Order: sequence, then C-alpha cells, then structure tokens
Amino acid sequence: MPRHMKNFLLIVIACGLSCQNSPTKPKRPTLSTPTCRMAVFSDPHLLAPALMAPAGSETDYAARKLIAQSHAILSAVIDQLITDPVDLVLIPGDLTKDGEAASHRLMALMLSALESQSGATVLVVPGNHDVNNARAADYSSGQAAPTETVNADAFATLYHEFGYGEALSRDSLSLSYAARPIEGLRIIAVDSNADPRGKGRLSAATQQWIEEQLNVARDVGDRVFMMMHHGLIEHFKGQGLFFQGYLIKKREALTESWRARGCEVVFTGHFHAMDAAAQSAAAGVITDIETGSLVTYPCAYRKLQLTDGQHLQGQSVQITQIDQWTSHEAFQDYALHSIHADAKAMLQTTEIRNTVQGHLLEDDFYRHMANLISNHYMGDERHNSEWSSFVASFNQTATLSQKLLISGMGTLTKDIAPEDNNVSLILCANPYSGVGSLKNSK
Ligand SMILES: [Ca+2]
Ligand SMILES: [Ca+2]
Repeated sequence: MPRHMKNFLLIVIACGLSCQNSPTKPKRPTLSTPTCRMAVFSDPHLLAPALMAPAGSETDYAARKLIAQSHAILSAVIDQLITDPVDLVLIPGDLTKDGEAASHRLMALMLSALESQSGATVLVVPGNHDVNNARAADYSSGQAAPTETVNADAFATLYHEFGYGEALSRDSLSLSYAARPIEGLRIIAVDSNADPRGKGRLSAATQQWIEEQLNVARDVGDRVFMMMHHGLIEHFKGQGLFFQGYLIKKREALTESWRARGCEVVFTGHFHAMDAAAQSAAAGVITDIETGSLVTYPCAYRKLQLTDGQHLQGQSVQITQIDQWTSHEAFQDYALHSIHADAKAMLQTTEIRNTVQGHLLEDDFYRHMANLISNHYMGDERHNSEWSSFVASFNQTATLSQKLLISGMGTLTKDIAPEDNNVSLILCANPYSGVGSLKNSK
C-alpha cells in the first residue's frame, strides 16, 4: 500500500477510536440557587424540670451552664421562632444536660410543637453529652441519682421527625445523615462523637460516607451546608493546642476534603461561643459558623437568610428575658456573672491548671481569663488593654512555659474573620468549580 494511503487509513482509524472514546457528554445538572430563612441554636443542654433539684437546694449543676433555666430559655427561643418563623432550624448537638432519657423526650415534644406551630423543618445531630452518658442524673431529691440515658437507636427513634426519619441517606456506623429540607439545599448532619471520651472524631467509614454524600450533592447540583457538634476550624489561634477536645480530629484533612467537594459552610457548637472563622483550603474558603450555648452567656442563637444559594446573612439574637425570672439582677447580667464564678473551675480541667499553678498572680490570671472567655463567647472580641497590662505584670515573674501560656491565651482577644454576630457571607457562584464543572443557572 502506498505510504499516503497508509497514513490516510491510520487517520481514519484514529478518528474512529477517538469518537468511540468520547461518548456524548452527559447533560450536567443546573446548580441550585435555594432561598430560605434559617435559625441555628446549639447546646441547649435541656434538663427536664422533673429531674431538676428543688428550688433553694444547694445543687450546682455547673455554674457557667444555666441548667436550672434551660427549660425556660429553650421555651423563649421556641416562642420567638413560632412568632417569627423560619423554614429550617439546625441544632448542632448537646440537646440535653447529660443524655437523660426524660430530657430527650421533653426536647422531642418541644421540637414537635415548634415544627407544627411554625412550619419549620427542624434537624438535630447529637453532641458529646447526648448518647450513652453515664452521668445522666436525676437531681429531684436534692442529690444526683443515676437515671436512664439513651443509646444511639433510641436517639434516632426519638428524633425520627427531626432528621432521622426524613434522611436521604444514613451512615450505618454513626448518627450521621443527609437530608434535603429545602429544594436544592442539602444538609449533611455529622455525628462527630466516635471517641467515647467526648473528643471530636470520625471513624474512617463515616468519613467515607460523608465524602460519598458530598459527591452525590455535587452530581445533582445541590448546595451543601454541614453541621456537627465539634469545631472544624480553630476559633482562635491556639484553640487546637489548649482545647484539643473541642475541635474534630484530623481537622486539616477534613477541611481540604470537604471544601474540595463543594462544602463552604459548616455549622458547629460545643465551645459555647458565638464565632465565625474562615479558612482557605486548596479548592477555596470554608467557614465554620459556631453558635454559642443557649445556657451560657450571652444565651444567643442565630437567624439567617440564604438567598439564591449564594448570600448568607444574619444576626445573633440574645435571650434577655425568660419566664418566671424574678431576680433583682437582669438575666444577661446573671449569665455573665455565672461565667466569672465558673471560669477557674472550668480552666482547671485543662492543661492550663498545671502551667499557671504557683504563679504569684494565679488568681488574677483566672479573673482576667473570665473576661477574655466571656468576650469570646459574646463574639466580635477586640483588643483588650486591661489584658495587655496584666500580661506585662504577669510576665515579670513568669516561667517560660507560663509566658507561652499567657501569650497563647492572648489570641482569645483577636477575632478571626469573618464577623461573628452579623454573618454576611458571599458564597461561590459555583462551589464545585475545579472539582467538577457544573453550570450555574445565574
Ligand atoms: Ca470571627
Ligand atoms: Ca470571635
């Protein structure tokens, strides 16, 4: 065969093969642009009134948590969300004080009233206090007596109407699930409690299930928000060092993996602070929006509006009055004073105790820390000149490790962007760009 004929045939064959290897491109879904009103409240730590200590008894549940007021605070939030309703309510864990079955049953009843009277869809996920908690106690005798807790199956049954019954998919090894409460908006609710000691951890199988769910959301063009109890991103520099149990283990790898699959927002709780912190990953920015505890100063929740899948804006709402509050002290002042009363005890459960012990200004250290912590809980914390002058005095007689500690704690005075209380995020027109090519409908 002449050479030019041979070349011609080779070109024809190559074209044929090339056509066989390039089937018609599948039609890609249009990227969803959901709009909805949302509320997020976290760590309500409800203790059923039937289990509460009698009025006037000495029981001190844990001072910074206003457990005795937990039912009244939750009732106030639910009343507000019935009066001024939203479409979707997310609750990222620690629904109960310590997983008491009676508290869970009451919580489910209250959430049922919220759904039926406001029309909202309510989705929950457990925190480290909610399931198989040996500390579940009945205080009604004036002493803590062990009481029934719930296991994972009972939790999913109790909250059947609040995520588990309407899930598109459930992880077989945890209480994680994916739901689609709003057309075009997928919520992946992550159970971050694989570590029985209460620290944030996911099993390898649950990580894989989450990635599969994110891939499914991408393939159908849904926007994705995630929620879990433990933090994904540090809310102040050094949180991962000094308060390790509050953040999810392997957080850097998870941040990369989830952002690469199109998740831009994770709603968390656990540390009891109103805070939003963003981090850049290879595929783009991801923001951890932490909501404080309803039973810890400033007893706030979030109201948000998602517009066109891209604009997330909202404000914090503080509970300033509850039913049957008869104290001469304003409720918010009482909540703030409770932080000061408990700061030392709380910090002494961490590594901080051994480091600061023996310093001449040890007690002053805890007093100043109470200020830093309450400012961090409130959110949008700013430079604190009182703290700066205290650090100067403290360092005059501090050891090297004490100097490192106080320097680390100083990061609590520097908020990480974005703003904490007035959330205003512009999300990507296409969060899947670079990892899949979806067409945006706008
Ligand atoms: Ca912030
Ligand atoms: Ca902050």
